[in-house]
Amino acid sequence: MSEMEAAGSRKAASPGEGIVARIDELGNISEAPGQLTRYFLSKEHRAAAECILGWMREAGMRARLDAIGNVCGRYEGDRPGLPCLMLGSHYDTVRNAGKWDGPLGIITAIACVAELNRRNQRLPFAIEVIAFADEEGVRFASTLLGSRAVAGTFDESVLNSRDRDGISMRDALAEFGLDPDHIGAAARARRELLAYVELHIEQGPVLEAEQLPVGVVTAISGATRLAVTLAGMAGHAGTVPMALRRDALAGAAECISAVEQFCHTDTGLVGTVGVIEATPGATNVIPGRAFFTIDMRAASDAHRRKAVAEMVRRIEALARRRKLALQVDVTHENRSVQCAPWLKRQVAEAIAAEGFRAFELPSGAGHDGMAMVDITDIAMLFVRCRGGISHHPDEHVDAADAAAGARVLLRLIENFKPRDVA
Ligand code: HGY
Ligand code: MN
Ligand code: MN
Repeated sequence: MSEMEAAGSRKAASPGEGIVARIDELGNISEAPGQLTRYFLSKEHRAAAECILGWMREAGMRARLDAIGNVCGRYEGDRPGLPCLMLGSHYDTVRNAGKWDGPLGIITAIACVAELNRRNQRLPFAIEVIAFADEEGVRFASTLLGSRAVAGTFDESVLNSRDRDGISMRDALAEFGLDPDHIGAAARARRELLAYVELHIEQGPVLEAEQLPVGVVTAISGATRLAVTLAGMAGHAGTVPMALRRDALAGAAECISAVEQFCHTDTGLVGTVGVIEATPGATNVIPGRAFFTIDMRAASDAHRRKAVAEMVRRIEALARRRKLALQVDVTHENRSVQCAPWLKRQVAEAIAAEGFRAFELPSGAGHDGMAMVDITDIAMLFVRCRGGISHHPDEHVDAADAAAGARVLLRLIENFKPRDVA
């Protein structure tokens, strides 16, 4: 599609390559040498925000940082002040991340606006592109901070949470140049938004198996995240007989196996222990305390809640048997969210108009739409992921698929009808 050739990057030969060039540029902004790690409110996170601000302005948008660090760009409609179709994704990453998870949705949306701006085309609604500051929730163990602030559901108590270095979110916001007492200013009114549509890498193998570059998302699976602490008794590794120990880490190991076994026997349920820490952490000291996280997901909320309750019961029994004190905190709980049928239809029509089969699939991964649904209807467009690999440096999207995603998104924008006229 020659019209979009200028959209991604001026230097690139095709829209797909333009998007890839920017993915690479953002992917190089990392706080860890040799890998991509960009946590909420780090120096590199700020540098990425500046980069996105520049791209938005270059694409003809007014752009600013909001009160939580979201990068917000606005392209007016055929008259100023109209409600907007909001597009976007997140610019924080997990540790040692892939470069497509989040940035693809931001960069593609900016490319679409750049194309409209190049043609001097205005629509009967505004377009806003938002780069959410925190979706992954890695630094402060609390997810969707950017989109929750926009949806007006930000929980102020998380401002006191601390990262691994003991820095509070409040202090990190101030260091970034934001006022932690004014997060409320990021909230948007329902009447300002017509819908939220997010383009995202699939992060799974389904589209590849279907030999399709894009797909329509039906729903986003809910998730529960738990923080588990076991406390026993630290002691000398040489003197305390095995039968007299209260080893917190050995207890945690048994819990982790229990999580894996339990999820194996329950189809449709997935469970992951992604973090474990033991203290005091010395070769010749029995661990007195162990901390680990559990992430559990299922397509249905009832299924997930029942499974989490059963898992907690099993951990409690295990801790009792080993005489370990137990604390379980729910750090994140998100219900599953349906994409709006009227929007899904428009995504499907845009896909079909580009000559692809409009294939529907659910999202097992979480997305900002889970928070945005509290103020507007949401939809998602997935782009094929090579090998289904994600949250891993090998995460990859072919340039041709990135271009197909951009064409579909542009068509969706151009043909978009708000709900009352859809
Ligand atoms: O964990 C998730 O599902 C998302 O990638 N944040
Ligand atoms: Mn992710
Ligand atoms: Mn993501």
